[in-house]
Amino acid sequence: MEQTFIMIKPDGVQRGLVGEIIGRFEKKGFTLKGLKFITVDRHFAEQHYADLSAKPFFNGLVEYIISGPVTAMVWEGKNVVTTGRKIIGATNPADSAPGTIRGDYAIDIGRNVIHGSDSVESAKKEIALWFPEGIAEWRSSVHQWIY
Ligand code: 3AN
Repeated sequence: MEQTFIMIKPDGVQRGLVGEIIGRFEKKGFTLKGLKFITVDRHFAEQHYADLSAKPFFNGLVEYIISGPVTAMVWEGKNVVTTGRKIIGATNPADSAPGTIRGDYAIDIGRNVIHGSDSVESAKKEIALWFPEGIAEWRSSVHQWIY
């Protein structure tokens, strides 16, 4: 089953949006498979955003991500990468539709509340980076009961 990496950034945590965001993914029907609340260091943030290292906003982005605790999660379900990106909304909150998380809760691109993997391949890389210890298995009897 497809998995994605979702991170509520420091501004989302500080504004008390953790419960709201988890609720949106849960109510859609996706399964929460991993969750941790951590503050990452500069080296770790640079690894997470390695693909953006040439961008002019890279240093500011790293400063922002290490400025406080984030909520790192693994969510699972059919097409969760693409659908998760739809739930999150466009990168720039000026373009994200109302009803999406960024459309409803963000204004600035530099404070856009949440990150979601942009492909199945990046999801695998990001989950391995953020959850090197692995994630808990659900008991099969629980899954059978839900579906
Ligand atoms: P997304 O998070 O929607 O996948 P990316 O991967 O293009 O978007 O950008 C990663 C993060 O970099 C964004 N979430 C945003 O916080 C930041 N970012 C992107 N573009 C800009 C920009 N022009 N100025 C400041 N920060 C930016």
